[in-house]
Amino acid sequence: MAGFFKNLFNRFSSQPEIDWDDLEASLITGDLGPRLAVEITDTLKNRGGKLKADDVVKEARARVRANLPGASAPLAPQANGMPTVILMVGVNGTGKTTSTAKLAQHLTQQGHTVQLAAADTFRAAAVEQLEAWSQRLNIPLLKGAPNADPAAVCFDAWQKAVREKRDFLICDTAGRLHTKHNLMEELKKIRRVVGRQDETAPHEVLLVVDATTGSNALQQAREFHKAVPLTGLIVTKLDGSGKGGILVPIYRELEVPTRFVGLGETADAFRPFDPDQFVNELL
Ligand SMILES: Nc1nc2c(ncn2[C@@H]2O[C@H](COP(=O)(O)OP(=O)(O)OP(=O)(O)O)[C@@H](O)[C@H]2O)c(=O)[nH]1
Ligand SMILES: [Mg+2]
Repeated sequence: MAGFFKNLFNRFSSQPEIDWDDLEASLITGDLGPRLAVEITDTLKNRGGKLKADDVVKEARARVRANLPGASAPLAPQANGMPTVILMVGVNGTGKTTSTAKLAQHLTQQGHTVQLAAADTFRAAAVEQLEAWSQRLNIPLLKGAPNADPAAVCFDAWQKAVREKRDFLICDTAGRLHTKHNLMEELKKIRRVVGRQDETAPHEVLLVVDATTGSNALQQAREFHKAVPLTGLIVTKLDGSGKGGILVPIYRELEVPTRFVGLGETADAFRPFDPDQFVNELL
């Protein structure tokens, strides 16, 4: 039994009667969002009879499962030979650069070719970090001069990807707080510039969220979605945390589905999102 449901079971198996306020609070603590917490609690309350911890967990698990996006379709190259462009966005330290590398490896393993763009030009260390991944995974990287315009770096990388007939271009962007207007404007510019030669680009804008930050991730998703419409989430740091409930209210409110999950620091610790695995093993 995964962390969140296990905690729920342990908490309520020691109560002779279900304490409804406690149940609602526990569900909210799990980042499932107040609406779902109330729905689960009300359903159980209305059922009547003597309920056991097992009933609570079963209902919670079923409700969470019913509120998850389906399994994600694999990312596909474009039929016209132009690269499928993926922008990786998010607040600082969520795992964008690591997830960029993981995704690049994942696509390579599926038989696709990938070009990376180091569009976090603020910090030399950020470029070096992606460069180290690029060398380790043997996937080409384009980087700009220090403090170069990140949109220009993405554009140059796009041209290189076209010349070299790469299936995918993944642009790793700098971490930015969703409350910083100028940084969000910069992200819009990146989006506009990659759309200049191929109006269908970017094909994916993936918000990388750290599962352990809880409900703040919903606010991040709202603000990023306003600036650059998101096509999906990558939820990182799900390894052993029993966290990740936040992807439920993000999907309910914004209809942004989780596409991939990060389960550790290595390149292999990454999987396409699978809702059954999520409720049975990860949450
Ligand atoms: N346990 C665990 N750690 C992760 C995961 N993904 C990333 N990390 C770690 O989180 C830390 C930050 O990862 P980065 O990829 O540098 O994050 P970032 O979003 O690029 O950070 P900035 O560029 O500074 O905004 C690193 O120590 C990673 O190894 C994950 O799925 N699980
Ligand atoms: Mg980074």
